[in-house]
Amino acid sequence: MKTQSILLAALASAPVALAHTVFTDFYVDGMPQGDGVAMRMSPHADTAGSPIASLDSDDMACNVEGTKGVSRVQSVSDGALLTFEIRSWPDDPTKERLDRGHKGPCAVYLKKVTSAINDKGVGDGWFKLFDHGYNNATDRWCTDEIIDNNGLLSVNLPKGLEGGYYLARPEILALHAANSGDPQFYTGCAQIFLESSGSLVPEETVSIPGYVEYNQPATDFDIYNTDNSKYTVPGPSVAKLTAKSATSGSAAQTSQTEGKKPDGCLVENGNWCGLEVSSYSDESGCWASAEECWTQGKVCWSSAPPTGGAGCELWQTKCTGIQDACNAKNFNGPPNKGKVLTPAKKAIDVGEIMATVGGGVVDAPAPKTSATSKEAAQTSTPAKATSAAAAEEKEPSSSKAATPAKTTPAEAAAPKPTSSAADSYETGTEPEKEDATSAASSAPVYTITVKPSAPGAAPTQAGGQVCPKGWKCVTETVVVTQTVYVTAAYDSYKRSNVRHRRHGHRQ
Ligand SMILES: *[C@@H]1O[C@H](CO)[C@@H](O)[C@H](O)[C@H]1NC(C)=O
Ligand SMILES: [Cu+2]
Repeated sequence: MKTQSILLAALASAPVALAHTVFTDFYVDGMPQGDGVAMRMSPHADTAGSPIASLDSDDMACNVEGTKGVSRVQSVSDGALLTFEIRSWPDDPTKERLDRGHKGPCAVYLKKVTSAINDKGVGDGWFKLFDHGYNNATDRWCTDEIIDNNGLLSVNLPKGLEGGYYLARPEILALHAANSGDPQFYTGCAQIFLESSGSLVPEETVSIPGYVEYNQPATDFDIYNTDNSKYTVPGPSVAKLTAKSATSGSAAQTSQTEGKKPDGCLVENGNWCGLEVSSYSDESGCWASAEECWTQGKVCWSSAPPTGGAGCELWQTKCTGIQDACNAKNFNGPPNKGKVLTPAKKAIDVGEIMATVGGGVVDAPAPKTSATSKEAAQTSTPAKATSAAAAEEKEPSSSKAATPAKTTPAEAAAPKPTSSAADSYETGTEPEKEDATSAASSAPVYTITVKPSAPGAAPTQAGGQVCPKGWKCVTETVVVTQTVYVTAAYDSYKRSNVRHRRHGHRQ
């Protein structure tokens, strides 16, 4: 018997090997919010991990296409612990989070916004919550801390911050090529609603882009030939917070009205939700509901972020279940009506919580009697220091050379030199390690098998399946493997005066 299959257009959602790293998701008090949920990241799976192409780009705010919000906003409580996760392979957290050759500082910024979904993120209003560069006592950069903490960057929100919508923006700056004009920023934005009755606001804010530039000490630092303890992190100081004056600004946002998880969300994938299909009590209704299910599934795949389609696969099991019931002539359904299929989330131990180096977060204004301000002042120093543990984990230098740089699919906009001879380096002092890594990634193109009769048609005969309207059906089950070959790793085009260069990590 032939099986009819529907080949979903899966290219857009098929996971591929990625370069560098990308902020894919976040945790609130250790609770995972879900891959891509309420997270602005580049939607392009093949380049999602690329550093921001220019420091002057709007992409500096919330990454590529980050001026456009996603549909979800996650609630966080006053003083919550926010944890941002990076992945080199956005759909696979078991793989390396960031190649060890990336050395540099990190930071977390916030921007108070009227709408976490509609705010473009670009422009003024950003303030720094945390930063960390290099720790001379341990000879480790912030990137080392994140890499050794399973790709997790955790900071506490200062207590007493004014409630409402925020964009929360983690940032990593990799300096391995900064001395040749190529500082590599990685960023993304979490859309959050802070439930707080606090009144603290930053004294000053900065514009992103604009807060860092090329040819500044923080962005052209030579990590190889300079005393790294001399490094100063980019951007403003960690913001001083002050109680908002009663007369200034707009009314406080006290309850979340946008971006909540839709009622009846049975399966989540990124910001997509699968909703229960129509109930039915006859055959045509059964098949109509199966089609309804697959139609939602198509949207799931087409909207899947680079983190992949695990939820879409889960959703497919529901659709298959309906179909199986139709085939078994069980025309009362849907089966397991209203059952939430998304696995229950469990809080994790996020490991190291970053402490602000060189100062507290909150500078509570003098004489304030409000409990909130006092409390904020007392709890202003986030988390624990980490240098002792870090020192013990420090790698022997002999182990450093073993890690090859990971794959970087050449970007369409960046023509690839045809031979390594075409590359030249602006700094010839150190031979750059050849990124000879070739990589391939296999990803199945998803195949759905359906055996529908057309809605309203006569009972299905064995072998007599009909392709539903609007679907492309093939006559056999086909599993296509997409293979992406990456022959060499190149950075994306950065600046007019910097040619494409090999993504070298001096080791
Ligand atoms: C940094 O560490 C090195 C080696 O331990 C030491 O010689 C140097 O004095 C330190 N620099 C600073 C500024 O503490
Ligand atoms: Cu990189």
